[in-house]
Amino acid sequence: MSVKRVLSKLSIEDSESPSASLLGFHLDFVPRRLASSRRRFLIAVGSFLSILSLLVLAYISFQPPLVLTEDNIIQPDPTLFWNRKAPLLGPPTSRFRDNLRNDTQYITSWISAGWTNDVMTYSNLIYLAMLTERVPIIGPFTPSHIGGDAGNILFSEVFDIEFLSKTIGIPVLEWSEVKNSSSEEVEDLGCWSVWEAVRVGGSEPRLTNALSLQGLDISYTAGPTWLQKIPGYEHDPHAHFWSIASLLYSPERENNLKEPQPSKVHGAVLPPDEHLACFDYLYYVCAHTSFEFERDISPSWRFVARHFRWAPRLQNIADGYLRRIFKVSDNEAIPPYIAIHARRANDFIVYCRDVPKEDCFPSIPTYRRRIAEIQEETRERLGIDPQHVIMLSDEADPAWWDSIRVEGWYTTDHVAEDTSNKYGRWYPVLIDAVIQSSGIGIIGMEQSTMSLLAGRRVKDWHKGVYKSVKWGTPNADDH
Ligand SMILES: Nc1nc2c(ncn2[C@@H]2O[C@H](COP(=O)(O)OP(=O)(O)OP(=O)(O)O)[C@@H](O)[C@H]2O)c(=O)[nH]1
Ligand SMILES: *[C@@H]1O[C@H](CO)[C@@H](O)[C@H](O)[C@H]1NC(C)=O
Ligand SMILES: *[C@@H]1O[C@H](CO)[C@@H](O)[C@H](O)[C@H]1NC(C)=O
Repeated sequence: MSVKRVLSKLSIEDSESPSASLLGFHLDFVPRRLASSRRRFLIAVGSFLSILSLLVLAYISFQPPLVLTEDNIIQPDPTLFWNRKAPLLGPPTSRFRDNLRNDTQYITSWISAGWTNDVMTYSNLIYLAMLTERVPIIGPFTPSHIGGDAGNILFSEVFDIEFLSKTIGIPVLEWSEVKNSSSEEVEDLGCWSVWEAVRVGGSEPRLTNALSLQGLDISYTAGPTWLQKIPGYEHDPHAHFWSIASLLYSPERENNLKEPQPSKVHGAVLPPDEHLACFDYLYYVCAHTSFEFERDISPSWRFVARHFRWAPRLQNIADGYLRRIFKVSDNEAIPPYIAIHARRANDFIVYCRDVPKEDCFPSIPTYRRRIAEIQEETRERLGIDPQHVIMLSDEADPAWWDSIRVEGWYTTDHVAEDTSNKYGRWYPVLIDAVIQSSGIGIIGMEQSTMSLLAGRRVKDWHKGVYKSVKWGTPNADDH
């Protein structure tokens, strides 16, 4: 098993997870009455052991804090878990229906935004699957921001799908495991359109890649307008998980059926499928508050996306980069570090309006202050004093990168490493994302979901610190 990078003694995520008992951990704190003749002896032994354990604890606490090398994630017991592919009849078939069990219900949906948003959308789909007791079938990531020629990448190439399934306690399937990716069969399917329901003033169903990726020709039924969290409010297209779920049950299902729209290829007119439930788009979904991933409560994060651990191969590749960048050998621990994620490309410059770029985006002194804040917190709370700082950014200007290196901060060099040729076009951003989430601190940018997810990972996986920097004016982050 590959070396996963986890903070030794700190990473206790999965021992706290609600499914810990599912994984076979039992704690027995039931008090017992003691016979009085033995009590004194046991109290003496107990006191001795308490003192001993305090000493051991003190010893452990004063160990040089560090990081990595040992994988102390609690591994699920495989004997307590079923085969992830049990909901399939066999290997991928040319028609998806030939591979579904008749005693199991499934659910699917599609992505159509930037990569991080798509990660959140798949997480929402899987959370909805948990709420409705269905098996989620997820597609690959498509290269919307990477460039079309980058091609698609399987979810399981990015995230550890076996770990995910075991940890959340439901099998998660990929479309390529259900239907042969080279099949030319175009199959009809009835789906609900959430997008039509939440867009005020009417809309088409959200454009999906279902036809090109899975050969699915979809006949949509518009969801009811009450799906929208604030019906009629044009600035917020969110819907609640349970409102959407209700369409899969009586009486909401039959009460809201209406004339389905003909599918694009065959002109098929089909009510929403009950065996494979499907929705066009699930990004704007929350339990309580719009854009809920930003909030601690986010159930999609806590129950699902939090368990999107990087695929071991990807983590290993990123660890190799870190070792070369920090100049540590393979058998040395990677030092604890603070990562900075700076979104500086054109899609963020547009938010600056008239403010010049260097005044708009966080300055180096702003980052210095945030680094000091993180160091102070990790010193006090964890006894760790991270000295290494690494910058990850979509900035293209070499002069700006020089100004970063002048600070003594590290950077990734995907040109020198020849990352795209070696691993593919997805890997510069994937490796940077892994590095952002594998330190003890992360400084991100307000408005960036990529920063946000890195922040949640660092907090939950490593008990680390996330600071989100405000920007837009030179003093925006003053506090
Ligand atoms: N290599 C690299 N690319 C980045 C970095 N940050 C942003 N990018 C690029 O910018 C894109 C934006 O991130 P996405 O996750 O695709 O987009 P999004 O879901 O809209 O995320 P945000 O715009 O950050 O909210 C990425 O796909 C990369 O192409 C980074 O730190 N390193
Ligand atoms: C369900 O499938 C099993 C085997 O795959 C078959 O024996 C059974 O008859 C099917 N049941 C129904 C109701 O179609
Ligand atoms: C998928 O289909 C192709 C072409 O029909 C075939 O060659 C291949 O063996 C199939 N793959 C699987 C896993 O069934």
